[in-house]
Amino acid sequence: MCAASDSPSRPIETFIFLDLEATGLPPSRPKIAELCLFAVTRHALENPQYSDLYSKQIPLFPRLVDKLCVCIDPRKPFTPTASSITGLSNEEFSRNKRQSFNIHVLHMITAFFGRQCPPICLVAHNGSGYDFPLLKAELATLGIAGLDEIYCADTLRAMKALDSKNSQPHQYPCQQASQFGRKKKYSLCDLYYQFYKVYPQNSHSAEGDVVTLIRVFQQRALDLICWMDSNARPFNTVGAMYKENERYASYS
Ligand code: DCM
Ligand code: MG
Ligand code: MG
Repeated sequence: MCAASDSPSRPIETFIFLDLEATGLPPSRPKIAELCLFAVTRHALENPQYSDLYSKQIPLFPRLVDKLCVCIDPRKPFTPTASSITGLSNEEFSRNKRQSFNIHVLHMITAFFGRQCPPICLVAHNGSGYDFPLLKAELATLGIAGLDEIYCADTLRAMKALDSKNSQPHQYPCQQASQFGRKKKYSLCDLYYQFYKVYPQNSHSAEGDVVTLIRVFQQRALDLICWMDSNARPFNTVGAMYKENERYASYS
């Protein structure tokens, strides 16, 4: 696999799994309502523990994990769908007097990163399409252009790339769909189901989705780590989802 020219020059040491809940989807110019980061080392992902040492089928969730979860008053109305799937509402944020995406959130994020061994890679499912550009847009509202020396990688892209590299979609114990010519589904929920045969808990809460993402990642950790070493890109190259004072903006 060829390394992208701006991928990390040495192996990633820390994977920070990220999920954001927000007021809606583009083009509604969403605002973040919940941010969750779980930092897991390469070592922990490459050397999982198992409850059943003999079958080695289901890796235990990593024990040494730094966690940061923050609720953030979006100061923008949730779309009905976003409110319904997340269980979040503007009224509850007001009643609980939560703060907006302010300088304290930035300090929490940078202090969290400061405790991790570099190179650091942010990992999110559909991160390139949603979480990374949205975080970039919110940071820009604080006058922050980027996060130095932080890489990012999208598990949605990675899983698709790994499957197309193997030409045959990965065969999962419970997934027979490909054998019948049906298209494999790559949503976080569907991937979790394919691996674990049950649907994940706490979907559409930032922390619940990060836990689900890590469990999915653990099932193909060695391949995903290798792909990310070659294909992670600097967070600073991500375009913002929108610019605060522009009506329309594009992002990559
Ligand atoms: N979202 C939405 N409608 C959907 C799916 C997601 O408005 N059908 C928005 C609200 C969620 C955010 O995207 O807070 C992040 O999605 P997820 O919970 O999948 O991480
Ligand atoms: Mg998400
Ligand atoms: Mg989520």
